[in-house]
Amino acid sequence: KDAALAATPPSSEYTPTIFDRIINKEIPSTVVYEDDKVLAFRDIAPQAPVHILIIPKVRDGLTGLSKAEERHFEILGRLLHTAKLVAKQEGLDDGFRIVINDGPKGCQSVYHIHVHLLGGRQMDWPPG
Ligand code: DGP
Repeated sequence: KDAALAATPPSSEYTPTIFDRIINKEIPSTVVYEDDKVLAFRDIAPQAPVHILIIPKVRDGLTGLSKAEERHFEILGRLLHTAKLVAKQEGLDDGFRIVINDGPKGCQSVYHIHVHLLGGRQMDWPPG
């Protein structure tokens, strides 16, 4: 993803993001998995045939992974476990890629922690 798409971090951990509106169903998204804690939906700008974002419904200060504390251990595990469930649901049996962008140098653009699940094509290494 182009580095120019990275966003400046918000001034406050309470600054809303577009993902709040997706969670509240104020703007449409293609939801592929949902429970009381997490939401998984298709990325609006897919970088692979399968490109899904997995997010916590309550951000609780987790604007990004760099803000993680002990109280987040449960939700962090849940995000990764959901990624695995959705990968299976999407038929990604030969492999997939998990990405968490953090901060401007990590090319993060939305400051509500999210796990990217990418699959359906051969991934390259190193990533861009
Ligand atoms: P990141 O760069 O890691 O912060 O990823 C944010 C992703 O969010 C990016 O891949 C595009 C996606 N995205 C941004 N706005 C929307 C939206 O309104 N709907 C959906 N489905 N995805 C969005």
